[in-house]
Amino acid sequence: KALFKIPRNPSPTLRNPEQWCRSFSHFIGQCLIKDFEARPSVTHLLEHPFIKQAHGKDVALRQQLAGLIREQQEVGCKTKTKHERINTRKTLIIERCPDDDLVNLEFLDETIISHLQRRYDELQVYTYVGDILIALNPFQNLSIYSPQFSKLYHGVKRVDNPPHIFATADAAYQGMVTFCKDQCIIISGESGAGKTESAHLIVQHLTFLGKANNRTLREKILQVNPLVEAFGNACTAINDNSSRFGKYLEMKFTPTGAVIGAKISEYLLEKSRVIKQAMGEKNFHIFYYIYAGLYHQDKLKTYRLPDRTPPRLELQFDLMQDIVSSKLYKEQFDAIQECFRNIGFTEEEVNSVYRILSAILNTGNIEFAAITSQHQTDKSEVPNSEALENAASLLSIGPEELQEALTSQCVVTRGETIIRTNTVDKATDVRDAMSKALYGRLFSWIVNLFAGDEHFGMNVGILDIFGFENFKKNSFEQLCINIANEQIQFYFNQHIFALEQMEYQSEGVDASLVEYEDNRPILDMFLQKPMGLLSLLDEESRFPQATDQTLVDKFEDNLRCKYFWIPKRVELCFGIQHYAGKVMYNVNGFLEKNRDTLPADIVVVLRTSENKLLQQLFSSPLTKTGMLLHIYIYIYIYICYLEHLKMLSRFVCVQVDTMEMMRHPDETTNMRRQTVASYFRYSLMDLLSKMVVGQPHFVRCIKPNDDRQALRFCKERVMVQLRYTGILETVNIRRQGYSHRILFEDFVNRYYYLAFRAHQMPETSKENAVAILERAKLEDWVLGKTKVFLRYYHVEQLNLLLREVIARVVVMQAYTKGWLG
Ligand code: AD9
Ligand code: MG
Repeated sequence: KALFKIPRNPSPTLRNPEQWCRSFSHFIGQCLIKDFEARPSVTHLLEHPFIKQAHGKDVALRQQLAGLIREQQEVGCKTKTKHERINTRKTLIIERCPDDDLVNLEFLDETIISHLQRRYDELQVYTYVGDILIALNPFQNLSIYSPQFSKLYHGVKRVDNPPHIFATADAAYQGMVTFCKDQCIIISGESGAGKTESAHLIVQHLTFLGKANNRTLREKILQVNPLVEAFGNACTAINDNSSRFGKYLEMKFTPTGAVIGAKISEYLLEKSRVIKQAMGEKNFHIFYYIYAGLYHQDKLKTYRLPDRTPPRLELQFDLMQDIVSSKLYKEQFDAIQECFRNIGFTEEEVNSVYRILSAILNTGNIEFAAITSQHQTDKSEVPNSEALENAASLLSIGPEELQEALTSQCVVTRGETIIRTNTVDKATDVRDAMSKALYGRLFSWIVNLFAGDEHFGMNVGILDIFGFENFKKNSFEQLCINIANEQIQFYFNQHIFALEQMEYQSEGVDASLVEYEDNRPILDMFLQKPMGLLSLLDEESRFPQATDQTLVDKFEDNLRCKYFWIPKRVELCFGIQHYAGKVMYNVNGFLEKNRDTLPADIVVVLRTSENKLLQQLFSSPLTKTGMLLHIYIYIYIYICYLEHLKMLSRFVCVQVDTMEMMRHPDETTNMRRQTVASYFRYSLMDLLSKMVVGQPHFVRCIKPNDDRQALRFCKERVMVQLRYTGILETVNIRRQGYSHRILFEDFVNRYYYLAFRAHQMPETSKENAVAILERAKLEDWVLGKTKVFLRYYHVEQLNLLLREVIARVVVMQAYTKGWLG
């Protein structure tokens, strides 16, 4: 009251709203007088012309007020007691709880590790390093994710509760609502560390915070993940539910923070798994689910699936009896059907999805035999037509046309069309390419159904990619996965170390520099043009005569750095020193996997299908108008990228040329072929461009042991992960550094209510920034030439104070109107 000089009822200020112009108080006054009196719904309030007109900095405050009004409405407009207010005030002077934050410990590796171990033994799996959350995988179900816990982590200070994944979700949500800025939660860690589980929990909590009261919407959002993961996850040697694709899920919110939907972008599905899995690994979950489900529904015949283990299917269904008798798979099938229904897939669509999946299984059984006659040697045929007919029937195409597309190809040379026959090997490759394309496009179609309205509202993005992998035998897929992880690590380093330290120097702030392991040279080795590993791979992929050996030779001749080596005694291998450790890659099949060719004849025959979904999956973007549209879209995207380029260039070591962006993988065109490597660069760029617009929050998942055992903390394994993820250095920089750097102007605009009267509109000067800092009783901040340098916990304190002040204004105004008491 003193701060805002609010007189007792009736308020002259409120009676004369004109005086309130250009200020937040104006808005409050208007709301209180005209709308709040009538206790309208929040939506009604937001339709108010004054609120609609509000722009610039008022928008941020508008969000806060809307949130507050909602809270007020929820608690039946009860105000805090005097005692509660005093308590809140007291706790605003934050006392860091030493136990929860590694920053408060003596900086000794040994102390940190024993501290984490003690916490883990007590089932405290979360720990902070300043504003970064460390999540140790508990490998058992904990009872800390119930709705009661969701309530606990809602708009409160972090120190009020033990560290939790919900607190990170809440910080992102509050950041979005308060500053009208998109947020981005980056979850990283090696395979099996708990990224996907963490992503689920974040979505669960954001759905709670965004008050998805509408049951359909809530279920839709919560069921997006299980559905997409049924298609994109599989059992590997490391993790029974390993993500085989990268996922960036954007939760969309209205400006007032109500959730309105979700959108997923998928990156680099490991399609080759459809064809072949390493020893002890499995195909994508969905194949097992539908087989078990259809078996129990007695529908195997409808989908032309054999009810006994046929020899070819054995490859894909290694333990057929297990699948059929497994209750789990059947339950998962029921759950997936439920997801399809709730998300709004039509019956026809679901049927088409099952038909395509069954067709892929049958395609795996098509075999080829060589035809050798006097005149023709390089020819193949399908000796047993059952699988071919099954596949063709499920895809609604003619079996003869399918056989022809598999065993021959049309080639146009000098204006003449020639039919070339395929050898058995070639036909097998074409068959597998078809299965991969079918699965890849089906997956993209399912994922893209969640695309929301791009331009509406704000969002919190959640990144959950495949974790760093190091198997006994690593191939092209592991290379892509590990490069993506290198890029995410680089992004983390840039944010936490490089940008911060650059700003200290340019602003003349004296803060000790922290040394960290910069992985840029490794990324350059992969992504540089024209001599990076991926460019060399692309170049070699263009030579039809190239072999695995010529590829290794090319790498050896051109890659001269300490991160790359060719082992002496192992053939067709190369080693890379990644940020997370040494990995040996076997180049077997690298070239073919990178080319990922889908012959035009297959596309042509699939386009003749009577199945609408299939037609859609293979519909041509390459008609003249389609092509033009594509070019326009890509040019537009490119221009948008240019705008971000300055910002992006700090995080991206990838250069993408327009030609690369204009091509879609798998597309058969007359242009220079798109390879997986070039599409990979484009995907990384696309992902980074989404991430850099948001305020980042980091979750570092750590795997306490390799045996997936609960309560087993392997010190060495944890130490390795803390080292390579830079956590130890992060402890240091968070203790010494200033993670938030805000321009004086922005700072004063954002927080002037803490030290000035609402209508004062103080000058956005350094002096006023200092006045606010002093008024807020913050300590240990520093001033640069143009910015205020704050420690990671200062911003939380300031935001809470701001909330307090605004809440007080609302409550006092409400008092003046006589509603509250
Ligand atoms: V990969 O890179 O996709 O191969 P992730 O995603 O890092 O990997 P995931 O989230 O799938 O790992 O976790 C692996 C397993 O750890 C899960 O299947 C759970 O059994 C277990 N896990 C992880 N986090 C939790 C948790 N918070 N509570 C209980 C957990 N179990
Ligand atoms: Mg995962």
